[in-house]
Amino acid sequence: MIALLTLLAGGFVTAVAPPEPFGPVPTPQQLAWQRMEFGMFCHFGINTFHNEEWTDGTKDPKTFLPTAFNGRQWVETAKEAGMGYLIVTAKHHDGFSVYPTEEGDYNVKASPWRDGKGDVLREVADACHELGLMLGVYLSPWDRHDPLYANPPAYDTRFKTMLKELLTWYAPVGEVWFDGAGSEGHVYDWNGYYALIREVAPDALIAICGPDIRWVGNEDGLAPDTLWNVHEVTLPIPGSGGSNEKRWYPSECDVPIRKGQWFYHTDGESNLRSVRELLDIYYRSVGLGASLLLNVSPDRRGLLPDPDRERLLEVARILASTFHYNMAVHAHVSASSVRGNDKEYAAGNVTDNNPDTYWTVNDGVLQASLLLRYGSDREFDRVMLQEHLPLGQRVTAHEIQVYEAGGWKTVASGTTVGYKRIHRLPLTKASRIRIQITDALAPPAIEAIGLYKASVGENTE
Ligand code: FUL
Repeated sequence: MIALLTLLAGGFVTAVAPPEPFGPVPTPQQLAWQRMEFGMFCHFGINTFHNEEWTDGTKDPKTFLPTAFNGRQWVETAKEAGMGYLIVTAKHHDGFSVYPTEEGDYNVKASPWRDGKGDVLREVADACHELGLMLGVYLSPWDRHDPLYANPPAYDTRFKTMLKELLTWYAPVGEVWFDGAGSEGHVYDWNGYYALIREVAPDALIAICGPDIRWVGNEDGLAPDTLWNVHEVTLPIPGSGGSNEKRWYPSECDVPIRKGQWFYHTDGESNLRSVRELLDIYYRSVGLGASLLLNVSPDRRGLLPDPDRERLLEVARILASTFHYNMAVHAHVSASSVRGNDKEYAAGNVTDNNPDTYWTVNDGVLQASLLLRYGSDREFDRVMLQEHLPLGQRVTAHEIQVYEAGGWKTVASGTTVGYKRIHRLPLTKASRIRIQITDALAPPAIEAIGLYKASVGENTE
């Protein structure tokens, strides 16, 4: 057990030890990934030219023919939208690779596009690296074209070679996205894939059919209201001592901006989600502590379609305008108690805009509260909380209260907090706001709180 008392020894005050981490904690790569919150998925391949979601591996490679491809436009748009990463389909289930792999012959080299010298990944990767976005690659295990697919060991060898190509030619790659679709009954050398990724790109996170990032479980962009980062992972994990291990496993919500369409369809514009739907998705993914991976499919030009691009940027502008001013930083903040009365863990840490500092309490204290006070009423309708994840996820129940004549009134409540929790409330006026942690698995450690007033744009259709 750690000592909690501030010791007065020889006139010096020794600092109170920080709380022990509770349970599994994120790796630095997972934490950095969670802090990006928002990424772009780009499905682009032979399907784009056939108005189909899944072609069967027989489409002529000559039909892959973008007329104005510009990978930088994808990345610039993602950046402008405030996204931190971009994941591109290097090969989808049809087996066609949009980069010049040396494996097989079903790829961009067999297309007349740029005389067979085109490389989608090159341009997207270069732009990501130049503009500071993390690059992710999607490589479909299921392959409907490759004759080797019927021979799992031979296919595994090829698949690993392709992974190595992607992770070396386009380095650094931060996320490898393994889709499980279509693979029922097929045996893959998952351990071999993971070991190769760890060796070639130790910082890359392996998502979905992988041990580092978890699929949220639907393609609607919606996280469950109670969202834990610690899960039992049943996939084989090299070096982890086998399956069924509890580990840090944050959730990613992948969802297409056009309902039901991951690839571009010439007649798909009516499926474009409204501003209101996209904002709701944001609050129900990022606002519940997950990451949002929004798919915007490039069209047959090889550009993001104008209406999709504009819709995304409109949503991004609204969110930026809602969250640009955190009125909590101007409150007087105090807490029901502070760990060891040490200013290291003081309440003010939740509004200092520094993710390395947090407010926490003594060991054994599982209920605690923060009080925000102003000299006069403030108007707000969004309340944001974040736990300090390097210490593990702790909070299981919380309430937001405001002081009204007669006492405290609960205006929002919830279960987990985790990376982030944003409550949407009716417009509320108060000069005293209390954040009550009503239950936790270990003493709560809160890194940030925010109070905001939603942009008028949030009422757009
Ligand atoms: C699914 C795939 O079958 C879709 O085509 C898409 O790639 C989506 C992200 O995952 O499982």
